[in-house]
Amino acid sequence: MRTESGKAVYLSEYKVPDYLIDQVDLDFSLAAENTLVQCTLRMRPNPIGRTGAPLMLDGDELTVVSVEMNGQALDSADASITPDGLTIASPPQEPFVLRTVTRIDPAANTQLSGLYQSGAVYCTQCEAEGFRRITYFLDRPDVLSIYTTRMEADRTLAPVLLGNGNPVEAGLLPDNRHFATWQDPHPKPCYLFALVAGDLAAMRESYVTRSGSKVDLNIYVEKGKQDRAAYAMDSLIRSMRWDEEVYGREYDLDVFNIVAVSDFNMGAMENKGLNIFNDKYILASPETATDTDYAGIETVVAHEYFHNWTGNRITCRDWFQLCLKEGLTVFRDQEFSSDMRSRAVCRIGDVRALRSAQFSEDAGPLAHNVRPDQYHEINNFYTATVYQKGAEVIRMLRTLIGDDAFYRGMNLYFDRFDGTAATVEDFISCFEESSGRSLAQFMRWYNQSGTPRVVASGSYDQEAGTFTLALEQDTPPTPGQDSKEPLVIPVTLGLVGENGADIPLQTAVGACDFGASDHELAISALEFSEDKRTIVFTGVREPVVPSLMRGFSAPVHLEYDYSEAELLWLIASDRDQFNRWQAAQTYATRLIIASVGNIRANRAAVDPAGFCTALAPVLANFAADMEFTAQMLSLPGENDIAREIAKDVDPEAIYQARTALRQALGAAHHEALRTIYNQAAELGGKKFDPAASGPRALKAAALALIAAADPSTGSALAKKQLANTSTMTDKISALNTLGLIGGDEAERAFAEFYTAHEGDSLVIDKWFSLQSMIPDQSALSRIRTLIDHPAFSVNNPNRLRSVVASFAFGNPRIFNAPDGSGYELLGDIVREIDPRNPQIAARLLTAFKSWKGLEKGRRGHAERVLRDIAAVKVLSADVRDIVTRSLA
Ligand code: B3K
Ligand code: ZN
Repeated sequence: MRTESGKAVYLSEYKVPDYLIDQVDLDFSLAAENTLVQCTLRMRPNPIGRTGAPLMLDGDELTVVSVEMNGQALDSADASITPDGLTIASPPQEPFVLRTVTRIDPAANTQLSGLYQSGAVYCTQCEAEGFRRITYFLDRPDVLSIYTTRMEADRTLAPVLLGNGNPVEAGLLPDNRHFATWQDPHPKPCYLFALVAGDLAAMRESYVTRSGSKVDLNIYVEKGKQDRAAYAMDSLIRSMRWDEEVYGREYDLDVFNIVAVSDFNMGAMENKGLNIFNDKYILASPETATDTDYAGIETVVAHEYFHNWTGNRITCRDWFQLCLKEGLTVFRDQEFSSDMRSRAVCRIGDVRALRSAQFSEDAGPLAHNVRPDQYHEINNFYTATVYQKGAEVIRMLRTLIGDDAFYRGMNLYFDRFDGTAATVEDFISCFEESSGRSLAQFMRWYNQSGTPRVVASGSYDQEAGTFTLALEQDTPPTPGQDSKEPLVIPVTLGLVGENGADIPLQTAVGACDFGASDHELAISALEFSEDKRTIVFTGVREPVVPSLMRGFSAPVHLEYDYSEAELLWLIASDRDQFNRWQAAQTYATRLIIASVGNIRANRAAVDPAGFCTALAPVLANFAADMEFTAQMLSLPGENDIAREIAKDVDPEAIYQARTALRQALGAAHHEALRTIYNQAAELGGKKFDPAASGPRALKAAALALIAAADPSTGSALAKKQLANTSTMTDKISALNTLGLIGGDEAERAFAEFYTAHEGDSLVIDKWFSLQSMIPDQSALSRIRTLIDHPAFSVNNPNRLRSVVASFAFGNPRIFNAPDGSGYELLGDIVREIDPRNPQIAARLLTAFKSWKGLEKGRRGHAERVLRDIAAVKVLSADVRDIVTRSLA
């Protein structure tokens, strides 16, 4: 394990590499505990590097066998060789060949970084700094090389041998071994290197690119599960077509391979021509995967495929530029999914995710820029800020300069930087050129952290026929950034008139359109780039309700003092579906927060009747868009409420207040919900069909509300649903409902579900996860029992996520138990896992990211647990970094 070095890396200290590696020839002799790696590097001094500088290759836990420079063995007089690095004080100042032979132990690699085994399958994960765990190298993204990979392995254990690029040679060897050689013609950094060897089965297809090249597509999975790769294959083909149509980008190799493995630290990895996936994002059948799983597969397959251009063909100069590939690729995958599905529902889902993961990160001790300027452990910066806020920054860019300049800028970027390692400045310069405007202030979105707060107010002057909109922005201080500059905030907006339609927007200067948030329309937005701005709309002949930040036009926290009647109006009539949903969320949030205050002060509950009435037309019109209606019926989560309250947060009071509102909503609309449940159930069918996912989502939302208000009816419906369905979506919504009601019925249902799906890990993960999120008093002992369950393993990231992450991120009432027992449980687990898998341990520890906003008692417990972790002498660099920043 790499323990803390205490040394920070700074963006401002970037230096070009002193040496370059033109060609890499790798030869792997694979064996579980003893893999031999022969690596030949054709190197030369970098003409723009420091002449005569020492050559310092990175390593991590490597066992060296031999090192040769230009055919001559090097010994300790010429080179310093440790498990963690190889330094040659005076390398040749002309091209040279460095050959190293190292030994590694894939079977013992529990970090799942470098070359490891998932079951019996050899696979790799090199981003960010895993390649140095395979061989000595200049492990940095700006060293681009051409790779040839030869590998040999036992024919029985590993009949399939895969590398980056195209296959060039294969053959038999003595002792039941065989080999394959792969060549990748595209220069790439070592983090995109990959190798897979194992006994796998494939689903195969082929694809013809727009210009007529044929590509073999293969998705390799555990034997017997090929059929479950069909949706991933379909998603891949649609992604390839979409990138040609929307961005003009074609695939560039003869084969595209995807391999699904069951032990993987994150979702997937975009290695050139050989994507490696967590099998959760490949395997699906209606009987084993929910509609949400299907959507996740589509997104992740597209995301990794899109990296081929945004990440691989053009990579990052250094890890500070991570958002250059990640934010942009998330933006691309979000747009792809929106084109494939309901745009409004996708947007709501993306914004929910952004607020829950990124706004909370930005509001706490782990806040950082979209482009950070320093790090101790880069793996801790694969965050919601880099990914999701990074995507919002691209979306704002498109809104501000318009579609035309945006796509011309993208083409410039592809033309100019193909085959290079670029920076955010390189990227933005293309849009300055395509739009003809300065984006200097826009760059602040990359270099300033924190969620801006936009306070808006409006006033209508009937006599003058004007509506005056006043905007103010400020960004609260974040660690290391006390004062903030104003940002360029695109505000799309409309003024909703008395008949529910937008009135035409005009100002004294002339007509304007700030309202188009639909992708198909020309996008234009009011640009708000100062601390304050007032805009007077003229020709306003009737009272209007402003609909602001349509489609969530900027990642800001918007405040506007809407009356209840105004919120009702937006819920019923706004033409922007996102803002209809937002108005309902705003209304619910307000009610829940008021109730939290009352609960804490022992006052009477807040009357929810107005809110319940507001949703009546939505329910009446449910058939128009069932998936959207399901979103309208889903209240903001407990963590969302906590984030709004921000200080002195009492998670128990939030749980009580939110539960009461769910009950009230379910009771107020009992009849309508029953009707909706029955009708959606008809349409949702018993078979899988993507078009039926809307009715299924609505059915689940209706069931949850019915059960909240009337557990016995809810329980009866859920039991019937469980007995009659064959889709996993319906099973999970029924099981979830029963789990929340609790009691013997729930116990029985969980037991039966387990028996029905025993051995199917991805399905059992759902069983783990649902139980870990039940917020009842026996939750902690249940979670401890789950951890002891034979199907659980601390070595498998999916199991850890399904139990521990579900509990820490998805069960706020219990994680924040007032006696600190939830924090202690997480602390124990983090300490236990850290020596085996630091990346996962650090990721779980970020569940403490909002601890500073808690009420005093819980805050004390959280701090104590964090301090206990900090006191552990030997921690990984990953956990040390998170715990130190959390406590700072
Ligand atoms: N680029 C990878 C993430 C690598 C994470 C390293 N700790 C997956 C992705 O974003 O597509
Ligand atoms: Zn990515």
